[in-house]
Amino acid sequence: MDQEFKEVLGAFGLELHVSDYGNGHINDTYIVQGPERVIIQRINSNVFRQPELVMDNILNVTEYLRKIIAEEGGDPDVETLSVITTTDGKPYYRSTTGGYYRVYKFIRGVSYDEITDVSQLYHAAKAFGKFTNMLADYPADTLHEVIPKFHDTRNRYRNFKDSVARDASGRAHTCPDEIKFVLDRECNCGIVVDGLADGSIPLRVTHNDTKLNNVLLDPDTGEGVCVIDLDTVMPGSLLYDYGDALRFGGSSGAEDEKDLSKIRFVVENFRAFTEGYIESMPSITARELELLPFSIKLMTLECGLRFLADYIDGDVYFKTAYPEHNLVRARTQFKLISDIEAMMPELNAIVSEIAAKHGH
Ligand code: ADP
Ligand code: GN1
Ligand code: MG
Repeated sequence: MDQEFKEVLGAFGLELHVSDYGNGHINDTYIVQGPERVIIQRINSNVFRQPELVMDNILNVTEYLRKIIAEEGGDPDVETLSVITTTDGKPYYRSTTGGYYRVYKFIRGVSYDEITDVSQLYHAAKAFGKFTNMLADYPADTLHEVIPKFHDTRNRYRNFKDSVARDASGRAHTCPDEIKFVLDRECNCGIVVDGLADGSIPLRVTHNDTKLNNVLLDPDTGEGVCVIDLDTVMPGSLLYDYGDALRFGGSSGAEDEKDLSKIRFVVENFRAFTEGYIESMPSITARELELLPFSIKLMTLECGLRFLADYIDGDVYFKTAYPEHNLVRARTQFKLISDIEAMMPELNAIVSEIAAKHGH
């Protein structure tokens, strides 16, 4: 227990039983055992340059969600995040060394880092769909853009090419095939951002980081309990949420599986998630439905190029456990993209079938 932690726990009036928790790539997460279990996180201020704006978004969005959940007869303490303030009433604490810390009520639920049963995808989809639905009337323009152009894939391409040109780590020569894989697919990068700009795709309040481990599922019933990791809640397209969830949930293996023969895009997972999502998102438009399969390819490409750019930059963004970790992650994404490209007609047919069943 270092001095900094003692100081931070003191600021929230907490006891000293703290241990590492969860598998996020961005924040440092700990659980504090005590009369009431809580989650304490050091917000990654390299990623979130203005943590106070992140907390402002989270407080406003969760307050809004709490009202809706209560109106619908649910339990707001379980179905959305509850921010616990410091002893002097602040939503986060800035330590003397400049770290930003926040505390949430612990929510009982399982967050899966790998899919062990296809039903997990159906329930996760329903939870993410419901989340976007509950925020349908939230005034999107009042949210801070905490990471500018987060899912602007065209801008991600610009940054990627800058990273390759800069080659800060001297690693670019170790991954020419992967760089070419990304550059060969640049024509895909404007389709959703341009649709948002010309109004053919609706702007919604979206989660923007819908990895399966960002939803807690009930360990007994398997149903969705709570959507967590609200740092990137911002205006966006539901295609970001749907596509990113299947980027992760559609894979037969871990995001950092080294043996690519174990990585394939699993059509059963795709079907289960798509069922849950369309079912819980009655306001989905014809254009959004049409782009669902494409969005998985787009979000997988975007994430893959971000992993590859971070490898080339020298691992400055995502947490890594060994020097090639980001390259390994990028390769799984590219394997998935090759599968998705080959399966596109089949995936489109499944979406049409499910959409028709739900009256679209
Ligand atoms: P990161 O941005 O680093 O992914 P998350 O907010 O997703 O951080 O937290 C990391 C992990 O900690 C989650 O995947 C989940 O397992 C766990 N977690 C986070 N918040 C809570 C909470 N309020 N209750 C229970 N578990 C939580
Ligand atoms: C990060 O925070 P976490 O681990 O849920 C990242 C996502 C990536 C994901 C890839 C703020 O998500 O954008 O898709 O890793 N979050 C941020 O695993 O950059
Ligand atoms: Mg997370």
